[in-house]
Amino acid sequence: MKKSVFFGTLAVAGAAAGFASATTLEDVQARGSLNCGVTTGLTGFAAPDASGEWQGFDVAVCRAVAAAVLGDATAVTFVPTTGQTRFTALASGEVDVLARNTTWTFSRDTDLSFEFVGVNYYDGQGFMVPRELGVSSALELDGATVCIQTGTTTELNLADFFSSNNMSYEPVPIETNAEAQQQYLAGACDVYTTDASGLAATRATFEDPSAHVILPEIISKEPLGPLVRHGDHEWGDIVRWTLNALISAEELGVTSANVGEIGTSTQNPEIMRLLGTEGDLGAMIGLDADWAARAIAAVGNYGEGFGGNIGESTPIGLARGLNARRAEGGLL
Ligand SMILES: N[C@@H](CCC(=O)N[C@@H](CS)C(=O)NCC(=O)O)C(=O)O
Repeated sequence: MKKSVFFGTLAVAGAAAGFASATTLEDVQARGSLNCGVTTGLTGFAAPDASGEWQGFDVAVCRAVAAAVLGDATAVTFVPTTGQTRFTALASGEVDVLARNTTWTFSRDTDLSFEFVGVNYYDGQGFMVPRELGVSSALELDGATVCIQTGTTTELNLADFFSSNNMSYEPVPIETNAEAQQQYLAGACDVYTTDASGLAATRATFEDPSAHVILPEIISKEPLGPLVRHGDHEWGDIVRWTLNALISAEELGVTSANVGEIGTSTQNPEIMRLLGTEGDLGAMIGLDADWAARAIAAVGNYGEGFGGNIGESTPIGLARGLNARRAEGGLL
């Protein structure tokens, strides 16, 4: 009910202003920059660095799309959103795309009217506790106080997990990850629960990460990916295939280092089509022939982005796991 009033209001406002409804692609091109919804800050995924530049695995999706569409990976306005505000930001048009560790769920896809264009990280929900509590399994958490971010899938998963194991808990609802981190470290809750990748990213910023344990139980499936507004098909195609181009580039051995020359030196027709030296795939999505080459040059292929931002050689230390290439037993 609330939702239809909200969308009704937007429609009336649009009609009153006499908008000729331009497509999102046209809007982005006319504006000369991409408005990309990200988190308020999660190291490795999306956070400003010391010089204020947004960096991270989700940020790379924004930059790749800007490179493909605008020829400039820096032409992005990053809009920080919380678990609560992210969907309004997308629905209202404040952002063109949301690239914010957002789980593809039934109700977000259908009831909230969004279109998830793919998955850039297959995740699941976990628990982190201070090592000194001596807890080794989530099944030992009966009666715990749990820090949990509002507006996220993690609230319902948590309730389901505790009730199905006949355990009780006391939620400590929190708006942002920074606040959750602060509350957890201050002892306002015994446990912090969120996506396992988010736990690893948060723990990596602690003074002593080894004093905190991520428990072995993963209680949900959280396929995280970028989303656009439902019905925004042309734009959705661009975001989807930019992400897929990064994934294909890894499979084909195309990297940020070789993308400048491999399109002409290779005999592999798939690489030639991807990089636009054969055929014209770009025209099918309203872009030029070099769209994918620019995206790969800007952020590297999927594996480079994973390794550089969140992989095992970073403080976050995530293994590829489910996010390995299909040929290596993963889902990509
Ligand atoms: N994947 C879940 C949870 C996403 C989420 O909001 N995670 C938190 C904890 S890792 C986060 O990114 N916070 C960053 C922020 O507060 O801006 C969802 O889509 O609801």
